[in-house]
Amino acid sequence: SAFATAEAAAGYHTVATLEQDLRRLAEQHPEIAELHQIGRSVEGRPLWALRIGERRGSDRKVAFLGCHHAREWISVEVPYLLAEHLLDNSSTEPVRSWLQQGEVWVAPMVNPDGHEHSRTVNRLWRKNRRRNPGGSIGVDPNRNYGYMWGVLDISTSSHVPSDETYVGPRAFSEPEVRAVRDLVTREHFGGVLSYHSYSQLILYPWGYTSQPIEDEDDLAEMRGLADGMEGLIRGVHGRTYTAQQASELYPTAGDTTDWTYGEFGIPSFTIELRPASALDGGFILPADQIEPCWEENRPAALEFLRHVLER
Ligand code: ING
Ligand code: ZN
Repeated sequence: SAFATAEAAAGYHTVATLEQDLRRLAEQHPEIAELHQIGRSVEGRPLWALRIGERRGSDRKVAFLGCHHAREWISVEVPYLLAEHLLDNSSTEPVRSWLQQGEVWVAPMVNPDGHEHSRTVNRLWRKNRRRNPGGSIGVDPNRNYGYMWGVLDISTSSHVPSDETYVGPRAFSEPEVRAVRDLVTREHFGGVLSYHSYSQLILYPWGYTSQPIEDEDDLAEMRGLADGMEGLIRGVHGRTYTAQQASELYPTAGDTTDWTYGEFGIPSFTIELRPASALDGGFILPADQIEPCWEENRPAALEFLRHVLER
């Protein structure tokens, strides 16, 4: 079976164990952590976000998102481990100051219905579990955001419901995507980082056009941050995560970070985690790589967090 792999070894969260672990983190750190249900999935599962910080009314806030795409299991673990790291180190500098002056929101599993389907039925499932008119299943949550939504109709951003990258019937048609929209709109984040896999890339807007961002300061800021994160990641285990404009990978419309940058003008990144290529397993990443993947991404995540919270 698809589970007779190193991946099946204990290590990856399920929908159920993620909920347990997020509850435990919140219970163990009641002064600085609070678990929020930010919405419900198509199939009715709760969507969770952990708020970390002292909440002194600061408007310095940053968000880390995981698992828009069901089969990208490692994208749950990196933001989850970031939350655990911040809480474990909440009385040690510099984390202590960050959590005093700012807030970190972590939503490790935006697409729990898809994740459950990937874990129990079809390991390579990507989309959510929406029943489409015509009988196919699933909208691509990373094509359903409302900035330039639907302007492309190509294989990587499709209007055909049965396609892997189906954009949905309209912007924000999906409850998982509305939950993120409402959270980002309400909390006024200063930056958003969304994890995916695989390819080892650091992507910044735009995805919908090959034109660079118009604002030269924003472009310099995001390129500078992306290059900085690239160096930090390489410094840990020597892995190359290439920084580039998202559209250079392939054009897409309606992705998370086009919306967060296009709507709010905030630094916005998609990080494609391990492995580097399909030859190294693609979406199937053995559980023994969770730890090194987290280790190499930790300083980059903290640099992004520092940049947003200290700006
Ligand atoms: N890759 C991303 C996708 O949604 C991406 C790549 C992200 C392209 C953001 C453009 C903008 O297709 C995966 N693996 O999902
Ligand atoms: Zn993805």
